[in-house]
Amino acid sequence: MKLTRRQILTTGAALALLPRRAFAAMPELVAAESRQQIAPGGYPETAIWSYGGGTPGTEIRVPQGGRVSRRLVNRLPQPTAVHWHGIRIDNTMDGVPGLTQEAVPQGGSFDYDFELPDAGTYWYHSHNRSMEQVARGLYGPLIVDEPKAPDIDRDIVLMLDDWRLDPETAALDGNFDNGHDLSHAGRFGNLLTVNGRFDPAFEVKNGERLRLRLVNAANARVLEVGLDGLEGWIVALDGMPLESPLVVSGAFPLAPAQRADLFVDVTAESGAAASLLSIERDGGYGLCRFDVTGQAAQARRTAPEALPPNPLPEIGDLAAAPLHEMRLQGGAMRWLDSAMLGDTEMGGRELAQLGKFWALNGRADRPEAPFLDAARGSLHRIAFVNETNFDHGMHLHGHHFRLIGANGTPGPWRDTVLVPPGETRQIALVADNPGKWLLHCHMLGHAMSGMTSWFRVA
Ligand SMILES: [Cu+2]
Repeated sequence: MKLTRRQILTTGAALALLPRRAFAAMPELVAAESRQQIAPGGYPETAIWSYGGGTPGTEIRVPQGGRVSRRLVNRLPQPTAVHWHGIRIDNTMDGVPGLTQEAVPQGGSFDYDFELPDAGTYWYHSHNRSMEQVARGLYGPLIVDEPKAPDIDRDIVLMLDDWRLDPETAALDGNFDNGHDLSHAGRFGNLLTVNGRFDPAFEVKNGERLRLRLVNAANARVLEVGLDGLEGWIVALDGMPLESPLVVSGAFPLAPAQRADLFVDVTAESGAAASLLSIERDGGYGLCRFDVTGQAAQARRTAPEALPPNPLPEIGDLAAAPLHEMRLQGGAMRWLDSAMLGDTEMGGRELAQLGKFWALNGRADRPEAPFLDAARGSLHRIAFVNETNFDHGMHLHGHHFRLIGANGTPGPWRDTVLVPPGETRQIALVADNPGKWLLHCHMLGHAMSGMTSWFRVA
């Protein structure tokens, strides 16, 4: 019997031969212009760009080992792409225009479909003109649940951002390419928000244990995070559980793109408010409030156990691993004398005229040849040597790495490491995920103005 096309499509036997995913409509993630009340009440709304109608974008939450399937639909006035930050992902899904895919044009779409090997707190954000697109609001939370839910009362995602708004109109400052920001610390704002709002409040009870999932979505600001009326532990960094929870005492740094999962107990009394604070030189500012009403049903818990480890590779013999130095160069007060841009050696002044103020090992922007060509499964040490006068948060795509402590032993797993001015940070990387991976500073203005490189795993 010869089937017509129509008969094939309506025949169950034929359908069974086709992958199911071809039929399940892929949920859309629409990137578009929208408006939101970012500034305090009384100010006008701010025109933003967002995923799914607001910033942060739609929360994507999946069980560990599950998949994310989203059709990015671009209704922005610019090409775009989505990077799934911190996911040890298939290279073709990493969302880096010019390296892993073409930017999605206006009106176009791209299907992202990938597996989530690790539980934890991740995020997604634009990786095209990210300096501008992330600042306009193009980011959202990506949460991967542990198979067994930890013993907590509430799970609260807190995406921290730093907006530069006009103090009269609350309009976003649209001067993204200005040389002063690019050559200094980056684009700092004048309004800190949590989940796209100024000083939001959450209702809690005295004695409750909260899981706070902090994500620093700011372009450039390193936050020093503190607690008031809350006591607890850091249980994970950049998504990955710590071997033993770390008591929070005083402030801890959270660089752009970094995450910290906290388990905190509400110690503020009923009727009072607890706070998450940003600690600055002249004091502490409230990022968000926890209004305490009533008492938890159960007595205060004992110290938490570590979260179950993710299936990360074993770090082998560190001493035998080749050491690669990456010197971070340039910026204000340490201006580049010269650097390679593509095949051309250029003077610092010429580079500055092209908006390039930074270099990695003497190269501005992503060079033709990778910084590191790694055999799949091989172990490497990378030393980030910060020769500049500014902080840089160095991020590797497709992999987590272990920070090597001052005593030479492997520390926490991270995907973004903060390297303070004049200091060196060494990491251990098992290059086990094949593909072409970006390696760049996550101060997004720095990345755009020279601090971008890449490595290859084959
Ligand atoms: Cu930087």
